[in-house]
Amino acid sequence: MFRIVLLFILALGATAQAETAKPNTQVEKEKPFVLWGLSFSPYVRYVLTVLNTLKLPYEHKAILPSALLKATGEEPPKEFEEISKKGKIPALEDKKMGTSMVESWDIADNLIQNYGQSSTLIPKCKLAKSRMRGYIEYAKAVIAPMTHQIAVEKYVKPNILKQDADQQIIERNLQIVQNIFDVLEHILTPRKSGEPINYIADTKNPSLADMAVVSHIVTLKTVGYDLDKLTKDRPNLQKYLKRILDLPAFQEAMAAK
Ligand SMILES: N[C@@H](CCC(=O)N[C@@H](CS)C(=O)NCC(=O)O)C(=O)O
Repeated sequence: MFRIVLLFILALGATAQAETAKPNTQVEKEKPFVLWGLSFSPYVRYVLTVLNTLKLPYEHKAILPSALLKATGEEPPKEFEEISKKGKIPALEDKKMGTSMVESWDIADNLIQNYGQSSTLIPKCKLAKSRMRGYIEYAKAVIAPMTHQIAVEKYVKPNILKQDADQQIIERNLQIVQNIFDVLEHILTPRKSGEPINYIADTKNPSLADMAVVSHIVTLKTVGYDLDKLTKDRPNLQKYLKRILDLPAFQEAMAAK
């Protein structure tokens, strides 16, 4: 099943639309970025944590994806559909570079390449950088599909689409989430030397991997679950989640519309 999920995600990744362009220095310098998408979406949340960490000035246009807008009888703004051809969120305009992109993973990567080379979001140490890539892939292919499906059943269907939730899907995915939590608890358990693992890729600094993993896990909280109860008996994971959620960049993302 994970192979199907992975293929699906890779196919989605291929739809990223970035045009290469030279920086436009004439563009309004105040807020060169426009981020489309409600922060309720974990994919939007992930991009928000990166924009906030890099302290990039952006305008946030909180909007549902086109499919959900249409399902509730609203017409998506043309300006949005020009940026996000399939009407998915997030979509990011970079007015300075004259580019627009979809796909949260690509957007985050591109922001770092262009504006975050000196940030700790990408570890300097090669080993930590490789670990970061692995954990981002884990967030993308394993965690996100599970938590996303739970959010669709638990929140989107009853509250936006006015449909019944499928309890079986919720229960099945919650079980897989328990396995994911066990894996994370294992990863976060201090090494024999006693060295604490404060962050999952570079143990001393938060990286893109932490932003990605926690952006998707916290979805469970946004749809009404008590994260402390769900992560019961996993002390290292519980401390880790609190540490990441307390980062100012994350708090700002959680407070966004
Ligand atoms: N792979 C995409 C997934 C984004 C995604 O699925 N966004 C959802 C909202 S959480 C969406 O736009 N759904 C509407 C649709 O699929 O038409 C990314 O990383 O940005």
